[in-house]
Amino acid sequence: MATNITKSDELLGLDRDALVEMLRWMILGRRFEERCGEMYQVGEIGGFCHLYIGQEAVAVGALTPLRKDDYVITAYRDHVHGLLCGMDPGRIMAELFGRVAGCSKGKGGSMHLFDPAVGFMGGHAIVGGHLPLAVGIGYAIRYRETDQVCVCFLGDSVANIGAFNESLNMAALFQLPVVFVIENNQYGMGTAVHRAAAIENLADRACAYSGMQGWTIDGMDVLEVRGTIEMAIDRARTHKLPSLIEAKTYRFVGHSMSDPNYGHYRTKEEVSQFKSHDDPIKRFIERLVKRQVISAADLDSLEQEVKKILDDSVEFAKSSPIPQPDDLYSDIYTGEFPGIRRRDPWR
Ligand SMILES: Cc1ncc(C[n+]2csc(CCOP(=O)(O)OP(=O)(O)O)c2C)c(N)n1
Ligand SMILES: [Mg+2]
Repeated sequence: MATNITKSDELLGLDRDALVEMLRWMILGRRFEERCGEMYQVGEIGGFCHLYIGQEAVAVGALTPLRKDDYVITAYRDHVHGLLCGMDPGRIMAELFGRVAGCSKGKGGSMHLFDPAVGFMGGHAIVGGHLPLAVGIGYAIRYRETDQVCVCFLGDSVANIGAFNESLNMAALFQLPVVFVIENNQYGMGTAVHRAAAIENLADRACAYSGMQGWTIDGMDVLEVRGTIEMAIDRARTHKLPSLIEAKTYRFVGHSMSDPNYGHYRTKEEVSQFKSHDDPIKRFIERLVKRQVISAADLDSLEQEVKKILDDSVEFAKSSPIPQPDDLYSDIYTGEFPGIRRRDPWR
């Protein structure tokens, strides 16, 4: 085992525990998603479900340096981000199964994970709809005068919509501690980025906002992601300045469970090329093995540990009941609000 890892080793000066912890998260993320895919196939999970396989380096690199009291918000490809924030894997799985013990009582499903207790502010299904919320979180942090930060993940397609400009503009104008992380997985559903964006590197758009810095990085390299986000977090925490990071990555699976993975918009060869040459977990393992940070036995025990977590989560999800019909009427905005008279359009 290597014990003396310095910055010049290109391992960011992280010690063995920190590096193994990152690998553990990547493996947990990958296996969690694979298990979701299996559970979908056997009918335990239904409805919308978007897997994160291939993109693990982004969430792991971006979220491992955060403090427990920081905030995270993302779109619908959200399972791994929720896990990294500290959500209980069993409660996530139960949510995907549509069970009462799920984090949203089984009524939100895959796209609507939420756990304010660990600073995970969702899970949002409307493309780009969560960016203004990230700005609101950043504003709340400034209003309360704390030194927390908010990390907001978004897909590549979001960089082309109005809410992107409105949100980044306000974040820069009000000097909000928000780090925007574009997960550029090359496609928005079946639309390649170059067919939708009139710019090559999406992070170049940062220059449109005073005080905002942009970085375009290799999102398959977990340490590059971590090193970059650490600079952005420092800017946010210390100087209250927002940043825009574009992590170039790739999804190894279809857009959602209803997408057969490749087809009209990408070829089988393209997918296998990325899988064999650019798998972020393989790349990280190779690096750690080469530096003698981990051994084959360490890997084996990580896999065993992760398998046990997943078996327990599936067990937990299965043991929870499904919501009852009456539950439809709770946790929704309806009826009278105190002090507000609603007009009934039907009268
Ligand atoms: C406002 C809105 N329009 C359309 C959709 C349908 N939709 C779901 S995902 C998606 C593509 C998003 O792509 P991207 O932002 O790159 O994220 P990725 O799925 O690649 O992670 C679209 C158009 C939606 N959910 N919300
Ligand atoms: Mg995309």
